[in-house]
Amino acid sequence: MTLLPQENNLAPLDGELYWLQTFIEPREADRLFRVLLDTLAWAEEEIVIAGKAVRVPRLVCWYGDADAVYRYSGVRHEPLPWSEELLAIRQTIEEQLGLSFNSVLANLYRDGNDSMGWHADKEKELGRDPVIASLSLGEERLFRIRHNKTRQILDFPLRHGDLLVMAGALQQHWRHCVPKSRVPKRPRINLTFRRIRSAAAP
Ligand SMILES: O=C(O)CCC(=O)C(=O)O
Repeated sequence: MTLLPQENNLAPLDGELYWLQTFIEPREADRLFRVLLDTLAWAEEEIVIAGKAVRVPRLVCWYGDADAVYRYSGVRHEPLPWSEELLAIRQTIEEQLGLSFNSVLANLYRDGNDSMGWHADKEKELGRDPVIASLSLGEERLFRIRHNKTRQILDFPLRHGDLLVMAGALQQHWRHCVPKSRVPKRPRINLTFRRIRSAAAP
């Protein structure tokens, strides 16, 4: 039985969004959070907006197969080789959902001031209508989506161990963000598993 039946699609139109709460059980999620916090190559990153370098308000790192090169926000990202834990998480998600990924963008929100602005994941390397599986570990944070035309906004308070899957035409018609929080927040890790289509395999 699929974990993503159409009747569980939470997007009211123009795309698919599935929220699998407690996809990873709390003790395992605790362990993964600690290991990933301590061992991933967290780094500050600058992106180019209107020709200016701007520091993003969170730490990031990019892991994947050697050919999973990803260019976003004006920056070319060469993947680091898979760590043992990232590979194990990828395999769990792939097996349970029947999907396939070759890379993961890891984000570390250090506190409530760290955030992610409105955007859609629609770089050409992802192809049309990408499937993106997004795992949350650590502090609860709001994940917000907004329809490009109707401006409808939907909020999802993502918690420790939750998996969100975006699919279909969602990236074409909706943007998403993780807003700053006025309430103090402890760290949160988010892993977005993606499939990069390399030049060799279009
Ligand atoms: O942190 C999240 O839940 C969202 C991350 C995100 O939007 C992205 O990596 O593109």
